Amino acid sequence: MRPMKAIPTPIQIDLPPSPRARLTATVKRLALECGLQISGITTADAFPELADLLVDRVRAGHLAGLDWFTEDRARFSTDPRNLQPGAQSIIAVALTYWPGPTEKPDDGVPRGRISRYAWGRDYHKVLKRRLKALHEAIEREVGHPVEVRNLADTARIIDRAVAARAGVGWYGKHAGIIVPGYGSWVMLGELLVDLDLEPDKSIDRNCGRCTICLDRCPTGAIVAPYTIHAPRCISYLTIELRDAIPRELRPQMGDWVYGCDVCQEVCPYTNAAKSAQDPEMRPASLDNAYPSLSWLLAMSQEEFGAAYFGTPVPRTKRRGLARNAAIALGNIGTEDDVPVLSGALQGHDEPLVRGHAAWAVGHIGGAAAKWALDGARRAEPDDYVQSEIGSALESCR
Ligand code: B12
Ligand code: SF4
Ligand code: SF4
Repeated sequence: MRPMKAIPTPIQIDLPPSPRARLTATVKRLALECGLQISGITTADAFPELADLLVDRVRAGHLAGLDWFTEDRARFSTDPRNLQPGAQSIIAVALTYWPGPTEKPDDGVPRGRISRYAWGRDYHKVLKRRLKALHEAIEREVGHPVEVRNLADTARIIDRAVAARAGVGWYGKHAGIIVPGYGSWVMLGELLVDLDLEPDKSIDRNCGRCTICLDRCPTGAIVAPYTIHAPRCISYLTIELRDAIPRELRPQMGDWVYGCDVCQEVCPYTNAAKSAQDPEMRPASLDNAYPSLSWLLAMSQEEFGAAYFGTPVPRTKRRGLARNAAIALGNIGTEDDVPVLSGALQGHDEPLVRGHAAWAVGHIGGAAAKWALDGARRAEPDDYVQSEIGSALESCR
C-alpha cells in the first residue's frame, strides 16, 4: 500500500480589496463627510416589478388628487436610466431628523402640530446641497468628471424602492423605509452616477405580525399593509390638497396642521430611534413646531414668511395653514375658542379659511356658536362659505 499523501492545509490569503470595492468604500466615507449619515449602493437597473404595482395603485385611486402621478409617470419612474441613460450605480442616502422626545408645550394655548420632517430647514435644499458636495468630492477623488443626477424627492424616481434595494432600510407596513437605529425618521435622496460601485445587500427584515400603524392611523389611510390611500392621508389633506377638506375627514385630523407623524410615532422601531444631531433639521423654535392656532388663523403673509421661510411649510401656503388651523381648533377647542374662530369666520380674507372656521364653530357647538353662525350667514357674500355655514348650523342643531 502506498503511503497516503498529507493534505496541505489551505493557506489563508487576504486579497487586497478590488479597486471597485475601494472606490465604493471611499464614496461612503465621502458621503459621511458631506453630512449624509446613511448611505447605500445599488445598481441603476430598472425596478420592473414596480411598474404594474404603481399603475394598479393609480388605477385604484390610491394616488387620486396627486395629478402629476399619472400612469406614464409611474412607469417612467421605475427605470432610473430614463433620467440618466449612462448611469451605472445609485448612491442612496438618508437624512435623519428625529429630534428626540419633545412634548407639545403645556401652557394653556391651543396649539397645532407640524410634522417633524418640516421642523428644520427644507430637506430638499439640504439634501441637494450635500449631494452636490458629494459629487464634487467624488470628482476630486477620481480625478475626472463624473456624470451624475442629483435627486432629492423629485418624484421621478421611487425613493423608497431605491433605498430598500440599496440596503439603506426596509419597508414597514406604513410603507415607510425603516433604517436600523433611526426608524423611519429619515428623508431620502440619491445620486445617479456613471461609476461602477459595489451594490449593498438589501435588508431582509419585516414587521412580522405587528399592525399597530394600520390600527392607529387616524383616518384609516393605510388600507392594507404597504398601501396608502393618499386622499385620506392627513399629510395629503394638510399639504397637497388646495381646496376644501372633505367634511367627514375633518374630525379625524386632530391637531395636525402640516403633515402627520402618527404612523411613525406608534411604530416600535421608530420609537427606538436615536436623536439626530443635525442642526439643519432642528426647529428654529418649539413655538414654530407647535404653533398657536389662534396665531395661525390671524397671521399676515409677512408673519407667515418670517416664521416658516426656508422650511418645507410654505408649500401649503398661508391660506392652507390657516384652513388647517381652523380644523385643528374645531377639534381640540372649547366654547372659549368660539370668539377666535368667529373672528376668522367673519374677517379672514380667504373664503377657504372662513368656510373651515364655520365648520369648526359648528363642530364645537353651543349657543355662542349658533349666534356667530347666524350672524355670519347674514353678512357672507361667498357661496362656498355660505354652504359651510349652512352645514355648520345643521350640526349645531
Ligand atoms: C406621493 C408621495 C406622498 C403621498 C402618497 C404617499 C404614498 N405612500 O404614496 C402623500 C402626500 C400622502 C405622502 C405622505 C407622506 N410622505 Co411622501 N412621498 C411621496 C413621493 C413623492 C412618491 C411616493 C410614491 O411613489 N408613492 C407611490 C406608492 C405606490 O408608493 P408607496 O406607498 O411608497 O408604496 C411602496 C411600498 O408600499 C412598497 N410595497 C408595495 N407593496 C409591497 C409589498 C411588500 C411585501 C413590501 C415589502 C413592500 C411593498 O412599494 C411601493 C413603492 O416603493 C415620495 C418621494 C419619491 N419621489 O419617491 C415621498 C416620500 C415617500 N414621502 C415621504 C414622507 C416622509 C412622507 C410622510 C411621512 C410625510 C409626513 N410626515 O406627513 C407621509 C407618510 C405617509 C405614508 N405612510 O406613506 C418620504 C418617505 C421617507 C421614508 N422614510 O420612507 C419620501 C420618500 C420623500 C423623501 N424623499 O424622503 N407622500
Ligand atoms: S401619515 Fe398619518 S394619516 Fe397618513 S398614513 Fe400615516 S398615520 Fe395615516
Ligand atoms: S407599527 Fe408595526 S406594522 Fe407598522 S411599520 Fe411599525 S412595526 Fe411595521
